[in-house]
Amino acid sequence: MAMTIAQKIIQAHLVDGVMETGKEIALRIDQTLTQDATGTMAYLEFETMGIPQVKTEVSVAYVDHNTLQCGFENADDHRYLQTVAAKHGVRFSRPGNGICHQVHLERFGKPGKTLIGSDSHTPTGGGLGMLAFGAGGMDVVVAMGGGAYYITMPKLYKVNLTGALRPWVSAKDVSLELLRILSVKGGVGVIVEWGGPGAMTLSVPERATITNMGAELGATTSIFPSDEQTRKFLAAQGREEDYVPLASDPDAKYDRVIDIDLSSLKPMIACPHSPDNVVTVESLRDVAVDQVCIGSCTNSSFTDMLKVAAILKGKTVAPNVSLSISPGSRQVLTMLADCGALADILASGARVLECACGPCIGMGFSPNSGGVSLRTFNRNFLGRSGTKDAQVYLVSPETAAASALTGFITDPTTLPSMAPVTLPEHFHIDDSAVIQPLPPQEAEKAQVLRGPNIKEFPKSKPFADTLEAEVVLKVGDNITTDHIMPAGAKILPYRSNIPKLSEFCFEVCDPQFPARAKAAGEGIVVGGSNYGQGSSREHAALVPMYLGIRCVMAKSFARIHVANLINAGILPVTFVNPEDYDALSQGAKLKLTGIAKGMETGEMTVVDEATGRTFPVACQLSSRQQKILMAGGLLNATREGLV
Ligand code: MIC
Ligand code: SF4
Repeated sequence: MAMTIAQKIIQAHLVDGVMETGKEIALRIDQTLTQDATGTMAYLEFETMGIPQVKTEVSVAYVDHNTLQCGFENADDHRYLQTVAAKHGVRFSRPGNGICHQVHLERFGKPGKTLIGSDSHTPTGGGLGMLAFGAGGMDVVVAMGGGAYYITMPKLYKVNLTGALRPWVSAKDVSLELLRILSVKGGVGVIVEWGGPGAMTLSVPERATITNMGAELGATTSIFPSDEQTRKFLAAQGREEDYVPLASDPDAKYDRVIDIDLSSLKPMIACPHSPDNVVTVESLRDVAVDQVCIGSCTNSSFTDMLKVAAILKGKTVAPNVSLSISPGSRQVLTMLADCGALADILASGARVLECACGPCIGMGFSPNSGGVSLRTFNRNFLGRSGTKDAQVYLVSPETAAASALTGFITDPTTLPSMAPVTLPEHFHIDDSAVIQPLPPQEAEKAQVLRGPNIKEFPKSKPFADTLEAEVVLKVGDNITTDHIMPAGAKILPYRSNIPKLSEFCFEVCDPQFPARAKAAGEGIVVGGSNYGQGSSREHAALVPMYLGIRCVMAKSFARIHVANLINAGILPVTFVNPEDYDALSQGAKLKLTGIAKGMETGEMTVVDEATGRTFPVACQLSSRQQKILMAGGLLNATREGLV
């Protein structure tokens, strides 16, 4: 059979199931990554499994999110992560070494391998020809222990690229163009494969920008071929031996082919508050800007930063603009310093932040009240920047730098021409900020250091056959995990303290939610379509579970979030008839009966206790997922030997 790239990697890693769209498949995982904001909880879960050493080829624990240390909490978590990693065979990337996806691409990613990471932008590795998935912490923990990763076999889309990018138009504009075409829901249940003659013109960092933002489409993952560009990148990283070529067969079949002519693209911009709210930059050119942020796992490569430095060189940032630059890794920052580009950036008046996620997740650098912030990041959800009434736009590094100089949204194609920026022949290689794990004999005796902010993992309950609960919240379409469990500098330090974290659950939508959910005892959340889009944070399931949420009833779900709900023991069901969503109000008392049978047949009946009205809901669950839910979550099911 002629196969696509994804099918080839899936087949080579398939441990259970068949590669038929919509069927559950289980994959062997070669590599894992965690970051600190999701990692602390993940390693606490790993410790409960009693497995001394990870069973993957490579597992890395990064610290890149919670790097502001305004109290003891984050520093304690860093020490916990460092000591738990050393004990269990995990490499530890120190704070300051860079953003997990950037560093993983530079130093660990390998074409043809599978990777899962407790971060939704793990598909960045697809830029190197890896099959890389974002997943909840529990799924990553299972993979570290040698277990398989379960997904529903996605549909396969191909984006056929022709032509080449014109000067000032960049990979970010390609991502934004696809978001304009497909929307934030358009990639749900899909692997996006990039190919065609235009793909060959893109370097690995450019490809990684594109696969990174596949997360915003809701895609299961995105991938590029492994070709001469891949070989060149790996050789420049001193790892040419990791190169293997990978391409789809010429007559491979795709469910949909989308054509994009790179030479016809213009600079694009995503308007508040959704990454698919995309228009051309030229259409917004008179909007005044207060803040510009350049960095994040989407656009912080050495070549991105070189372009920015070239635009800023010899000029000064507009007086009304505050510009931040966060290089993606220590490698990027060192090379910028070595070649003098850092001095050009500093001389322009930019504020250079550390190599971390920073403003992308509201870890500092929040915009002023009602401020307009232009960011080279991947998400502009309401409130995510830390300033609820800020207007956040997503752009390319070229558009960001050009706008920082003028003080207005500026189409970079209006700038004079610039010498093309190409990949260096050799990257600066220094892995000293990645601490190797202890040898197994020493690891046995090693102590794991825990701070007082680490609280017990919340306990979930098995399901009975009936559930009677109140609708404690009704929300609309495209609710993100940033709505459900906001992040930011004030809240992120409590990622290992669920009781404290729960005080902020749904804060953006309804600050009274935590108290109401607790008072109700057991509750149901009603949502619209694409419920739970965005991040992989399992806290968006664990915290509602802690607050008594037993079921989420929505029009449709985002992929990683629905897996996290099941792992946390929360029943996800979908409306069969959209009118039933309209008819429900907050405060309604509902009764679900025949839960066990309903999980098998795929349909359950709900009774609205006040009116007696009944309506059907659907739940498409594999037999493994049914067992997990009936046991009250993945940890219970694993402990009981059910999965
Ligand atoms: C994000 O970009 O939303 C995050 C913060 O990186 C999350 C992970 C988290 O919430 O810790 C993600 O993308 O999964
Ligand atoms: Fe970090 Fe932002 Fe990337 Fe998430 S999207 S990993 S917060 S840089």
